[in-house]
Amino acid sequence: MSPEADNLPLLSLPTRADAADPATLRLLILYTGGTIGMTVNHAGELVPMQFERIEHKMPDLQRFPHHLTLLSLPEPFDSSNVTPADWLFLAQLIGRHYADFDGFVILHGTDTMAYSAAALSYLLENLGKPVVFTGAQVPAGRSRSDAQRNLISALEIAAARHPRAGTVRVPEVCVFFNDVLIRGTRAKKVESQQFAAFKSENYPPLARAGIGLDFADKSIRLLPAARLRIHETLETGVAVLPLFPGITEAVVRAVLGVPNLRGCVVETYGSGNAPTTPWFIAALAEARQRGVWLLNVSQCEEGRVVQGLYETSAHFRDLGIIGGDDITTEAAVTKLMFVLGLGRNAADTRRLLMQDLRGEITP
Ligand code: ASN
Repeated sequence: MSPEADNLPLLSLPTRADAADPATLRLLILYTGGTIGMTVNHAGELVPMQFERIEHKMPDLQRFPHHLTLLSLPEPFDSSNVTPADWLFLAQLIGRHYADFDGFVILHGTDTMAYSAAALSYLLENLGKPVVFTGAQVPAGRSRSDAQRNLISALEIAAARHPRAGTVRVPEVCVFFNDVLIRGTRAKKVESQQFAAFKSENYPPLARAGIGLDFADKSIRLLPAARLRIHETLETGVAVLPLFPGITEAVVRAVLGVPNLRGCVVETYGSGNAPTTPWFIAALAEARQRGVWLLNVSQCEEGRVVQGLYETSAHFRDLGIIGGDDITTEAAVTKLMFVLGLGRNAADTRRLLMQDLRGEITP
């Protein structure tokens, strides 16, 4: 645990929590930045700010029936600046406070929220408590902001328990936005101007918020109870190679030839198809020979990669390139970082890359 993770101040927020009621829960809100906490700078641009007195911007928090604690990162960021180091730090923070809180809500910018949620899904193994990412398209405190609505429902989801058993309802890393709860490894930002910013790709939403919260219990992962394991390494030598008609050999070789490249997501067409031009096949084969792990992920938002369905994907199969099934690029990039960061041998690495680790693929 880094000393920084230990030293960040916790701010208790005023709520209607009844300390004498044993059903009262403790939730931790982790503020990282994003539009939800932004203000306008002298140049008229939106920039993140410190989020003290959050309850003044979102007064409904004061009516929330559970204990709320706020932990703000010292330097909140626009999520376009997020790095794997931030994901490791967030995972550490969850680990540091895991025993003291019943659920976690991470306030995060929407631009890369899907990447961060996928990364945290991998880093937090055997998660038994909710970790709900949310944010806003309009800063909190402005008229028509979606901040308060997103946050209150995200908190309710983090506090949700099965009616009879009283057990945690959503023990997953997920994204809640505009009334839809999405598994962290299935989220994709699809909209920058409307409130419905996220889509659940190739998997049904885990819940919808209307007058009440409607949980799709069958779609929520329930794992046998086990001790939380926080992973501490991510391999950053990864790249994405999006194909397009007309892509040149120089571009393909520039990406696959990046020094110290360990893994690359090749974004293909349709059900995992790509050119069969000899130079393209040779470039892939040479990358494989250099030990670069290649993951075939489709540019389609729905459907799956089936290597060998067409002649135009058989070369991927023959070169030992891993078919990404129905994974998103966001989940694939972070999965490469996670699995390669484990430092396992080639057989284990292949097995882990093919396996469904956190609900990111439908095998
Ligand atoms: N640029 C912002 C961010 O991702 C966008 C947002 O949060 N709506 O931090």
